[in-house]
Amino acid sequence: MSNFPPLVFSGVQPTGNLHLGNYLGAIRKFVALQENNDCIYCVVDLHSLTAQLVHEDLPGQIRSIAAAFIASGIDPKAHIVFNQSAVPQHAELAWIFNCVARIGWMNRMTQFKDKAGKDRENASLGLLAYPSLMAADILVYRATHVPVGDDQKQHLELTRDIAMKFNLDYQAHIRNGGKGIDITVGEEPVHAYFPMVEPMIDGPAPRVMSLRDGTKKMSKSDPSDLSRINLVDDAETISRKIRKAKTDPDGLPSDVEGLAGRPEADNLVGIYAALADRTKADVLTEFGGQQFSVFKPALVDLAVSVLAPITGEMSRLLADTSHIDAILRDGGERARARAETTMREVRDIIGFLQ
Ligand code: AQP
Repeated sequence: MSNFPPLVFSGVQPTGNLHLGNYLGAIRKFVALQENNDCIYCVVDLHSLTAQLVHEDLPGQIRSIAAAFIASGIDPKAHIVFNQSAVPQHAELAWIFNCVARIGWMNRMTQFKDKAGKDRENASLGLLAYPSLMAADILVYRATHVPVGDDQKQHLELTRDIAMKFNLDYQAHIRNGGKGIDITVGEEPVHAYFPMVEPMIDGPAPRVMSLRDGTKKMSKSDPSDLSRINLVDDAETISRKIRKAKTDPDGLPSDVEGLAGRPEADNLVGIYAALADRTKADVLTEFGGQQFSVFKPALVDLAVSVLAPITGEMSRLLADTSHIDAILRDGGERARARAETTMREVRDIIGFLQ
């Protein structure tokens, strides 16, 4: 149980075109959560160096993610939208967490194993330490709720482990400084400085899969552009990609159980449900028994009707970069002030002179 004031934090890497998975797994949730919560949304540019050290146009990619946030409906005045490198306190806390976390914890991360591949010795230290920086991104604001896609679940469990170890390692200092909040973890009362974050992963499409292979995650780094729908794709491209999406020869089942063992059909029904804000069961009540030749055109129409206004607004925002830059500057200032409040207390807890 947490007595920390609720605060939502999440981030997206500027590592290429955003796709439908990023939108349904993350950004759409960001928009819904802002109605009733204090929210901080970040373009995590420091993280992007773990995927690509030298970008051809990093400023353009950062602006494009920020534009996607705003075009999707995030209000940057009521909440905070900024880029991570504008707030050096993220990197400062990440260093402290590098000393709290254990190498074995990092070695177990499936994302590290997938991205490092067979040549682990040659992976960057940054890729290994990625989850430590992610924990710092969240905890430098003492955020309590993190909307993400299913692929980030393990990183959020690690964030809780790091927070708990910090809380226990510095328990006496936190108590003496009077900076903590009483929480219970299991049966255990702990005077915690950092909250135990709650992942927010639910929804009909927590893991959108590739259009070419229903067993692989839709991903920016997939070499096949046909595997994903990008937020910048026009109606014609969306239509072509959905028409070419892999399916099996059977029609759609009339209930969710009938999707078992049919990953491509399951994925397309999940995408339809998420875009229409309906359940998969509801979608199958309408389309059960129909062939993909009927379902796919309906999915094209729905996808275009949801994405076209976002794509249009993104182009409008990116035509004059001064507006996006002003939003990021203002968000950066407000985020820095909050992060510095935390870091002053953290430096005190640890015993650094300041
Ligand atoms: N396929 C997906 N389905 C649902 N959610 C997804 N997310 C990513 N892919 C899917 C969620 O999008 C948010 C931002 O992700 P990110 O860009 O920070 O990093 P990522 O998870 O590494 O995204 P990609 O597209 O898969 O990039 P690459 O190819 O570089 O690895 C996160 O909340 C993520 O869960």
